[in-house]
Amino acid sequence: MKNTFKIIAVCCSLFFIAAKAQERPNIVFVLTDDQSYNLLHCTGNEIVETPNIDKLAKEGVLFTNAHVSSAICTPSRISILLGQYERKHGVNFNSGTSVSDKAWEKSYPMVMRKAGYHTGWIGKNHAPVGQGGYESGLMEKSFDYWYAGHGHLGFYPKNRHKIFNDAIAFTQPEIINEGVDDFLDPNARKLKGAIKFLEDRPANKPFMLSINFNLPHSASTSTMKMKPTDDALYRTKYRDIDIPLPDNYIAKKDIKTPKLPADLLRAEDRQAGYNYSDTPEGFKERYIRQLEAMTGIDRLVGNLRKKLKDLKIDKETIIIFTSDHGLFMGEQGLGGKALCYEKTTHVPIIVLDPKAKRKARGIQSDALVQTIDIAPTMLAIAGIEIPKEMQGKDISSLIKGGKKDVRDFVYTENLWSTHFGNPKCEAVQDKEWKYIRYYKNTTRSATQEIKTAKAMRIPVNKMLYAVHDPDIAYYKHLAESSLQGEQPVYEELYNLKEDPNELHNLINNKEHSAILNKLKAAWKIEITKARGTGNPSVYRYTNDSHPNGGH
Ligand SMILES: [Ca+2]
Repeated sequence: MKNTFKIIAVCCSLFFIAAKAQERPNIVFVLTDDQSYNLLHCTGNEIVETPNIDKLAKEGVLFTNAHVSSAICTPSRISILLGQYERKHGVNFNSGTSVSDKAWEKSYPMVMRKAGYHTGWIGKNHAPVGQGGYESGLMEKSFDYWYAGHGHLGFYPKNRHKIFNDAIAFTQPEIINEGVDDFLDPNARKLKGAIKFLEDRPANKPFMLSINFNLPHSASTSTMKMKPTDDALYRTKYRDIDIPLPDNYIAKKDIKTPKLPADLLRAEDRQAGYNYSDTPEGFKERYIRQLEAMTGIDRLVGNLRKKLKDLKIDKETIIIFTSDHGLFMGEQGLGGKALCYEKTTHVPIIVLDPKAKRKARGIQSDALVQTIDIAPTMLAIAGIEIPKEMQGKDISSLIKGGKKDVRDFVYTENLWSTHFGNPKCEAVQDKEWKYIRYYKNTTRSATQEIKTAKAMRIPVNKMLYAVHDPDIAYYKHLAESSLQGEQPVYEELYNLKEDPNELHNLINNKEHSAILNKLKAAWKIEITKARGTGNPSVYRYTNDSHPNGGH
């Protein structure tokens, strides 16, 4: 009798677990690469066709005032994974570090997997994780389904990463789409390259799928070749229309006064990959490719929603869409990323919750949110405890149509101050005002290094991209000195409501001294919070410790 009770009790609890598992929503998280806020039709771009992403916004919530925390791939993506500011996680291209196992344990994919989610990662990874970073194999082992390449993918990913060789398609969005189908649909074509622990996705578990593009990033759009085998979208679309130059576009030859002092932002040292923005012709060609890439990404979003519907799981699947940061395309004569201007830090976040009430549909929220909020929000939605290490905010109430703000200030930073010319900078902003502070640029000069490498017949890329142990100390100095009293050498104050393009620096305007003082006080509080306490949980990851490691 006692045993019968036991069996009934076990059966009941198993049933309860199964029922509970089905109550938890699936989550698909789509991340694009170097996509500025205005590259979607629903965010005001009148040329680009993104009907499926627009539909996500129309049926869900579009956050119009969302910002990243660091405007460059690696730190931004790690911030998203860990829900932390860079100043806390301590990993960038120039940091000489990788994410430790201990820190990785608290990333959203690891926490969700541990809580019973079936997890997948498709596309690009630009986060060095574990001892040896990209060579550690830790990320590949961390997911139930892995179909991705470390670093850049190029527009034709088979050229870069063997894992994609079994795909039928050759172009990036379509190759990623095959992975999405393979992950979701047990009847889809099985991809030989994909690393998976189970042949098929278990139907009784919720899933968490991260889809990561390397588009419209210049590393991929620069490799588009308009091959006869490419879809017509990537050969002819947007080529017969007038492409206007961006507002405030200044060609290199027309720059009279640089936006920032020439010894602060050393434009001549910029990575050559952004030089297309120097001329209207270069801009136009790259912009057309970006628009094509966005429509390709949009088509995948449409296919994804159709697939979810066909599999009858659309009602249980939340979709989140955002970008790792934006990009200057010649506005104010600037090219590239990393700086704390809106063009680089402002991104769209779109969340579609199919179970949301009518009042939460088609909302545009101007709440101050950041991409570090996505990880804790996904955990909250899944009913999983948020690790104390996460600094982002749970914004699930805003997704349900709530109006209560989650923060008063957004904090953004650039610690990628290297021989490529960018200064260290930090910014705080509220819904109306933004204050940016810049520090003395004490880095080496890429121009000089290239010249020396050529003269001495040293491979230029080794000179430019190797990271050595002393760089760890230099990066550490960048991260800590602002908090230890280092003074800015240049400051800016913008009224974002009246001057969204940040053209008029009001820092010396006495009329705004009260607001400036308020923002300076906020800067101190926000940077202190962002830094947190204790040392970043990282491993040494330089070319001295790992001679072949990429950064
Ligand atoms: Ca990026």
